[in-house]
Amino acid sequence: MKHPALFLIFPLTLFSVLSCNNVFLDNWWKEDIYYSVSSLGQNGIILASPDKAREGETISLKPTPLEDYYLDFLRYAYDMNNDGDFEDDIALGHIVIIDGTSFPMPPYNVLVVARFDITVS
Ligand SMILES: [Ca+2]
Repeated sequence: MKHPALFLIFPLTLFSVLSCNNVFLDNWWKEDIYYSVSSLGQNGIILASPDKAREGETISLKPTPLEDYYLDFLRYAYDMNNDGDFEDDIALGHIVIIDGTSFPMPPYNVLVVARFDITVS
């Protein structure tokens, strides 16, 4: 073995190229995969924009409570097995609590749920 160091350097270089945080490669992988955003409001309306997005894109939410109601919580369920149904995912705890009124799109279709509670006066 004339240059044993080469056998070490080559795999290390390949590894660093593959693992570097390359925005172009990230976007290339995600470019054509769009996931859908559905929404459900309880005692109010929740609007999600956009309603289709790639992984990592920001989804903005606009909650509007009915009169005498306030926003209790925002969360989404994600369809991990991609069967078009969220009940199984909710039962399995595939739920994320949304902090604020936006969230980064996960690599699954999501159902945003806004729950509004009545204001006690
Ligand atoms: Ca499911």
